[in-house]
Amino acid sequence: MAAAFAHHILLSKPSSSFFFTKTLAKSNHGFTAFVSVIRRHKSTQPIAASLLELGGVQISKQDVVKDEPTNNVPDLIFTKLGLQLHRRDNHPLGILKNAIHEYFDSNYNSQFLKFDDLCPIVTTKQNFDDVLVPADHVSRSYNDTYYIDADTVLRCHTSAHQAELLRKGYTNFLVTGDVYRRDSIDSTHYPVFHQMEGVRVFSPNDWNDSGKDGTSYAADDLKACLEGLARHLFGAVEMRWVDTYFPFTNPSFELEIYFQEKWLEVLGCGVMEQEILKRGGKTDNVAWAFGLGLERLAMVLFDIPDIRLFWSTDKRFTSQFTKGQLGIKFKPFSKYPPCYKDMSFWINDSFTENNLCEIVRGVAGDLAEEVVLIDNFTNKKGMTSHCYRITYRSMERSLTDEEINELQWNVRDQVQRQMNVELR
Ligand code: FA5
Ligand code: MG
Repeated sequence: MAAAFAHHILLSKPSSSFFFTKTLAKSNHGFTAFVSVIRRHKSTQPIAASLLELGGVQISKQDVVKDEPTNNVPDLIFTKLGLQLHRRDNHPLGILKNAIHEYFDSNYNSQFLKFDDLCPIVTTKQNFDDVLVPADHVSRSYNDTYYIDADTVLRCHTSAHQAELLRKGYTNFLVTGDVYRRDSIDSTHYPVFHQMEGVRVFSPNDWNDSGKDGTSYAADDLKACLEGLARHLFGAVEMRWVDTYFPFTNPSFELEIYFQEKWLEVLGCGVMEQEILKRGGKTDNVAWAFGLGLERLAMVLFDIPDIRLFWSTDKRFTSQFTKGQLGIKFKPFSKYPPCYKDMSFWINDSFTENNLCEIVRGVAGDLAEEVVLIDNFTNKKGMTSHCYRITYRSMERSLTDEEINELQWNVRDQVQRQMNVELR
């Protein structure tokens, strides 16, 4: 299940409609700064091989992956930190980011300031409190978010930077970055993906002569802006607006695009909650904000069928994209056969699908293509059985039976040991 912030009002989809579910998260009210995790680089300090530079901050693996109950960051996630695919001009995500920047530059006279190197390690205050995410919101749970410690997370959305930039006085800005979520496994979900946040603040002068109130003025401007962006990127494409709910905007909307015979949610947006502006020192203003899923847009734009491909270093993928070229359609190199493995077990009270997916990813990495629940029943004794089908497939080569069997044995073993479930 996706750790989405949204709750659909008109249209509900299982993947993003659990804002009001009864699973209440353990709330984290840590307001301490993240000094324990991040050390400013001192040039006298020797640089270890696993030392990363993130947004001007030096971070080592031990700062992020810790063997402590308040930490749930696996090694695999650490390997993605600092890769910053969105800053590569020849990568589909970089090409897309640049194209969106161009759209804003030419339509808004270069007023939008651009940030794409802000550190993805943020406090729970930045990630949640600053954007009014309630204490019991599911996105705060260890099941949905990667925690470094009780007060520090890998940002799960670029909205984590909204409040801080407003407080600094910025009124038109775009923030692009890698974001992290414990999530399901399929072709459009990945535990690390990229978002672009946009914020635009209006003053009464902007809407006074329009005959509209500030909120409707901002909502209309927002939709016009994003529809213009979609036309700039795609030309003609089938799209629709869906009313939704976010803690930080009201009204709130999601934009969906028709892709591979389904409606694909590509962004969330809305008129910023007044409280966020007020705390940023802006009492008479109204603002809009959006958060785009860059992979989702790039999948539509470049015809990329699977989200894992963005991480491929295979030349047959990387060589197909060129700086500044939006019109390119990805030509799949030969499609390798999938291999399906089913596993059934009796679940317990602490079982979650995200935990299962994390184990599968930990063992199989990007060879895991999809994990789906294919059977679910409760027996007379009240025990519930789940059967999951795991699809293994490499994007780059054929897998041997031996290799897949070993992966599956490993998954079974880890699932049994870490999740304490009874395999059937
Ligand atoms: C948010 O993250 C909000 N912060 C967006 C927002 C910003 C709303 C500002 C209002 C104002 P949501 O959880 O729906 O919302 O994610 C936004 C987009 O990220 C989705 O529309 C989708 O395109 C993308 N996305 C979400 N989860 C994944 C995932 N696991 N893999 C790839 N893309 C994802
Ligand atoms: Mg959503």
